[in-house]
Amino acid sequence: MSKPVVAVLMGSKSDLPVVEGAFKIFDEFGIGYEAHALSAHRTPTEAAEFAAGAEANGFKVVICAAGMAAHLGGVVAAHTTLPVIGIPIASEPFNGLDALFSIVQMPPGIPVAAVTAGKAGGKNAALYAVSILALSDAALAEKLKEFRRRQTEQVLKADRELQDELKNR
Ligand code: RP5
Repeated sequence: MSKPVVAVLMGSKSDLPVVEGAFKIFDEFGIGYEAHALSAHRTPTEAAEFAAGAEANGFKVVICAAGMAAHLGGVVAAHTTLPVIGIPIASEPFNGLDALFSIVQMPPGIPVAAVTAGKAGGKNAALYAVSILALSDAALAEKLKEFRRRQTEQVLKADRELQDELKNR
């Protein structure tokens, strides 16, 4: 795998099923990443140290998945000027709304981008990271455009199938 340029942090190993969606995208695009389970509350020193050293360690984007009072993205963003993308993880009893608010309600001056909760969040966080990286990588930008073209074609194919199915009812 190429040199890790994206750091993927999760508040707990239990967040992995959602985060796996990001790994799939990075593998597809040939982007190197490094993943760690680090918590803003349960390993605050390690999370802050990782964030403070992220830029010097060659990372260009940090993704932070967390549930409940999801402060990981905010704490990481407080310690680095790299772009930080938060994935809200759904958990009981508020189904991810708690995590979403924790991620988007950052005070002015320290932004964290938020993607949707649920499995799409892992995928979209990675695609957002790809678009950031593509700003300075023409080959990657072309791959991203090709990904969109294929996605469009798949949806149009599904529509043709739907029309056939509806006709035969
Ligand atoms: C958050 O608390 C984690 O990101 C996880 O989504 C949630 C529950 O953690 P575990 O109890 O599964 O370790 O910090």
